[in-house]
This record gives sequence, C-alpha cells and structure tokens, in this order.
Amino acid sequence: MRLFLVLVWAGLLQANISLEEYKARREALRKALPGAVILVAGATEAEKGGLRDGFFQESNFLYLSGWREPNAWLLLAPGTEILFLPKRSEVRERYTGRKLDFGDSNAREVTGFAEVADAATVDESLKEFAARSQHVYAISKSAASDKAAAVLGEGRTIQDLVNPLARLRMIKSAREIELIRASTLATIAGHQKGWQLMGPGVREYQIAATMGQVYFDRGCERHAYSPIVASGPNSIVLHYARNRRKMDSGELLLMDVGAECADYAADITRTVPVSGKFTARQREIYDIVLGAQKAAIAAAKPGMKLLGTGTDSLNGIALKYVNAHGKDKAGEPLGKYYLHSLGHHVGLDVHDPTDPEFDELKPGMIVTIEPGIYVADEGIGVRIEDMILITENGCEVLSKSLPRDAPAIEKALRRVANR
Ligand SMILES: [Mn+2]
Repeated sequence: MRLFLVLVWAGLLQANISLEEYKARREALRKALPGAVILVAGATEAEKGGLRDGFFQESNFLYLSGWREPNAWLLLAPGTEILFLPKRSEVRERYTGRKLDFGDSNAREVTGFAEVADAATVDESLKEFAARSQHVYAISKSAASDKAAAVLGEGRTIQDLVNPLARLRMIKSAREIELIRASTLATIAGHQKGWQLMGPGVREYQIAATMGQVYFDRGCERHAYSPIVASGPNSIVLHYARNRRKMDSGELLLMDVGAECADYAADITRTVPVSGKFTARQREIYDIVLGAQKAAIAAAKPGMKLLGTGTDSLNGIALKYVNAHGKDKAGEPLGKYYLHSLGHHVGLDVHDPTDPEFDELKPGMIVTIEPGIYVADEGIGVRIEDMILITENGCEVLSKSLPRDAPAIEKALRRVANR
C-alpha cells in the first residue's frame, strides 16, 4: 500500500500541467479580452537567478506559458500567440545549462506554441500588432508595461492585465486542484513530523527543518513561503521568521508552514501546546479561534464573500464569533486581537492574485480560512489555518486530516510522547 502511494505520488509530481492546459488558459484570456494585444514578460536571470534561490519563473508568465527558462516574452493577439526566446549564450550555459533557442527545430513541439520567435524582435511585433488593435494589455509596473510604454509611446494607453488574469487564476482547473491536494498532503506530513520532534528545549528552527525535510524528500521544490515556527511570545508576531528561539513547557507553538510542490503552494497553520496539554486560558482562546474557523467554514459556499465584514462575508462571520466569545483581562471582547483578515486564495503563489471586483466565492476556488487571536500582554497567539475548496453547494476542507480540535491535538501529542 505504501509503495503504491509513493508511485501515485511520483506520477502526480511528474506530469504537472499539460501543454494543452497552458494553451487553453491563453485562449481563455484572449476570449476574456476580445481583440486585445497582450504582452507578458518572463523573469530574467538577473533578477531571479541569484545564487541564493536559483531561477524560477514569474507566476503569471508560468500560468500562461508553462515556460521555465529566463528572459522570455509572451505576446497574444487575435489569432496569434508568440513565445519569444532569447538567443543562446554559450557563456551563460556554462553556468545554467543548455537552453532552448528560438531557432531549434523542436521549439514549437517543446513549448506548445505555434510560433516561437527571437526575443530581439518583441518590439517590432508589439508595434505591428498594437497598430491593428484598440487595446493593449500588460501587467502594470512590470517589464512588459515598461516595454509597451517605451515602444508604443506616450499617447498609447496600456491597460492593466492584473485583474483579468487574476480572475482566471482564481478558478482552479481539475488538474490544479489535484496538484494543490498533493502539496497539502505533503505539508500535512511535514506538520505531523514536526509534532513528533516538538518539546521543551527544542529550537524553532529544528521544527522548521524537520517539516521541510519531509516535503523536500517527497520532491517538493520549495517552501511556499518562509516557515513561521513561533513559540511563546513569538506567536503574536504574524510573520515571524527568525525561528531561533528555544521553546519551553507551558508555551504555545504556532507553526505556519507550507510546501510548494509541482509549482503549487499549500498554506497550513496549527497552534499546539509545547508540553502536550493546553493551559485553561490557552484552551479557552484556542477554542474561540477554532469556533470562529468552524463558523466560517460552515458558511462557505458559492455566493458568499471571503473578506469584508457583512453578513455575507466569511470574515464577518468569524469576527462576529470572536467578539461574542470570551474576554481579555480588562473584560473587553476579543475582536480587537483578531489582527488580520480571514484568508486568501492559494495557487501558484501562496497569496494568489485576486480581482477585488470578483469577490464572490465560486466553485473551483481554493482559499485559506485562518482566523487568529493575538493577545500580546498574555503572550498568547493562536492561528488555525486550513485550505478549503469551494464546491457547488459548500466546501471541502483539503487539510482536514491534520487534527485541529484541542482534544485531538492533545491525543496526537500524547501518542508521540508515549512512543
Ligand atoms: Mn495563509
């Protein structure tokens, strides 16, 4: 059974997204912007090819092309799609390996583009197609919008591609959902292993290292974001990333850690007691955060909104729950300690782009539900974060196999201690 699962796993990670699906995405974008000329810039080696991280493709460019080599451009126009590739450089290739050249005979087959051209001719092509079109789109403040402004001149309006593209990215395909499920499972395995190591005297980075080891060992390529392993007073720092502190008994440990596997992110948070049992006050706060999360998840379905504060908003429902339960030391409601909003979309990016005008939940969206309460003067920060898939009638909690009820967490930690 175990071997079988490993084989399924390897298959999932290898196939990624097909060239047909990338092409369908480009077609969907062209259909959404009829008659438009669309220019998208790939990441350059200079900005993303550093020794520290290695080269990785800009996510909008990857979403539309699947192309993973640097310094490429993408031009979409009515009836046309062109991938522009730079000339090969022998010197660069000594460092980063053989690249595809626009002139290679297999260039169209490898890329899935009917036309592959020399990146030195982007300006010419852009000018030519823009002269025949009413609308030119590029992502604002990107190399593409800079180029379009420079090539087409001051008088020409460049429209922002960010929101039209975000609308497509917000609805995940069946294949994307599969890949995000795989990232979620790898992340859950990491969390479970982290729990096994946790205990008084352990350093935060040891937990982060253990969690990462689990998902890197499964072929996941990156952390989806810098791991947050925050013990005791650090749990109130929302994006704590130093991970140096030694944890102690009686404290909480907040672990917000996620893998990126086959390009897709996961984002899961659990807050657990270092010594295996919540104190009464920790448990009280924990149960309020969990209650808020469960109320939001119970209400999640198409037509509801993720953000905002209205009765049609999951964030509003969670905040209302927090304000109606428990008090701080001064007897005040806890809503003022709910310091960030409820969640975000997850996909190629851990914080996937969203169009604020397109804010109603729809089937195929994947979002996090992550309420938190951070009471600085009590040194208690609790965040519980799960990933949900919006379905026709409600939602599915993708990360449900990682315990989140307090008794289930204590039981899981007891099992670990008894081994
Ligand atoms: Mn998150």
